[in-house]
Amino acid sequence: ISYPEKVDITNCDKEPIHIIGQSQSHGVIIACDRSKLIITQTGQNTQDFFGMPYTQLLGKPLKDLIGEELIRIFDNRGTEDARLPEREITINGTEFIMVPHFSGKSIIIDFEPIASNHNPYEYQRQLSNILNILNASETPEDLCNDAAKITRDVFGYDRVMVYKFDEEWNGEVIAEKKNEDLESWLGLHYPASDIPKQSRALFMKHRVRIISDVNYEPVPIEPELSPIDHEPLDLSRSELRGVSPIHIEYLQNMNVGASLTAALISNGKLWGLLACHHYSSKHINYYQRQTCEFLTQIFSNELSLKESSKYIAKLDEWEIVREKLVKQVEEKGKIKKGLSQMKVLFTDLMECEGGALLLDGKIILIGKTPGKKEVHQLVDEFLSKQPDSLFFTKNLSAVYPGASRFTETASGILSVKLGRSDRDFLMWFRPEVVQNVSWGGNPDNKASFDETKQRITPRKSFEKWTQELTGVSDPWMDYQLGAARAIRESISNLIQEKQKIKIAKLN
Ligand code: BLA
Repeated sequence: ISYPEKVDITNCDKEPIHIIGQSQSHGVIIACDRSKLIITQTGQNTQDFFGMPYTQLLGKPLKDLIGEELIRIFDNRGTEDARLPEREITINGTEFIMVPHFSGKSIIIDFEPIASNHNPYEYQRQLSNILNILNASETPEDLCNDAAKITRDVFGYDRVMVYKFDEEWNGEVIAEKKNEDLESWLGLHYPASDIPKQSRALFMKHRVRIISDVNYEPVPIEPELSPIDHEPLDLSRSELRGVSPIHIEYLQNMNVGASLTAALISNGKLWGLLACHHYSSKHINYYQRQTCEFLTQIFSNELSLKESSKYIAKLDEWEIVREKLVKQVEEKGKIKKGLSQMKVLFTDLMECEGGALLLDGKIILIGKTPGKKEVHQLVDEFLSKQPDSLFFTKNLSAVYPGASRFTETASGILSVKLGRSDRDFLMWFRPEVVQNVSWGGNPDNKASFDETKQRITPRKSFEKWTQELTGVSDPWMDYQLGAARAIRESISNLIQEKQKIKIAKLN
């Protein structure tokens, strides 16, 4: 028997992890309604922390648990965007940090025990240290390495990685600091399904997530559905949200005992993750997690800044080339000549090995390119049918199989339509760059269906697996697309003017 239809990796995207109905076991979740502050749901583990069974708490006023004074932090709960402040509290002889937030019609309060001797000045010192180090990093590469180093120094995880997403949400470990006895994962790639869509989305809502003990016993929340709206409790922003069993198994297969994961955001988009592993259980407290969030914010700001200054420098460069090209065309009064036969060539506009200009049915090739016949075919069979005036890919043969004959000249192509015609094109080519991509485990085996568990299980082996990637060029960058758009605009304007003059002469 085979069950191919069940091994559907897109299933991973559908697991509703924000309403998992469980907490981790290093603290207690209490939920109450927003109007009267009556306890509506709690974790089953209240006995362990408060010395009281959960059945005794359900239906009681929250005030009975936290007291007259602390209940005042909820006074502003009517205003929609009010932020509820965290507080320290002693219950049944144990000190807790109490972290409340709104969740739908409920207020969720996470209670986490906290050591009584933690030192606020220590956190202050760490913050300014982090700021100084990350502000001084010069390049994006330095920034990633410095962030990994300081995270490891401050929090002491066995392995700290900066994990960067690509345009398809696969990821790569681009910086790593680790214990010497661990093998390095630097440069390893992981498929997008390892961190499914809904998990990535949660990192935009709640930026720092710890799993204190991978082998924890999940704590059910009682009752499962809220008596307020008969919906499961939305734990998206809870510090204590329980973990998907698939991800737990994944970490167990990696022999990881605890993790810290934090969102790295650049220009409003999830750019990557700070991923930390420990090989036994490990807890860092709420204040330390706030420090970690601060660290990732500084990182994210510095990164956005550095990426945009790189972009601006490139913009200046190609703007000069574009101006020269336009001047040549205007001086000669001929587009073909001005772009392809004078001092500055249109191929100088960006890093490429060759280019083609198609105008009025004629073709001019510069540098390393496919033959004239192939370029004509490429336009007729593929480029002229593209809806947008700009087209680019680093893997042409994947979308236009005819291109597999000329991957050594044109694995990558960036092209623009000139004027209004579907026949006139300017294009730049890039050759194949054969790459060996190393994966953390063979991505073809990334998951399988487990009959006993009746669900998908992650791969067992994370052994390095190397794949030769062919037919792919270096990727096109945003600023190169910008350069192509700008020259298209200038040349299209010149074409239109010429046409106007022609028509005027005819009349
Ligand atoms: C979550 N998977 C994650 C997270 C990471 C990874 C970082 C977020 C963890 C968190 O929120 O605490 C993956 N961890 C990695 C990778 C590295 C690492 C790539 O250290 C590389 C070094 N996982 C699978 C498959 C599925 C899957 C096949 O491999 C689905 C069928 C699911 N991963 C999955 C789910 C979550 C997850 C559901 C969310 C867990 C949760 O928040 O409950």
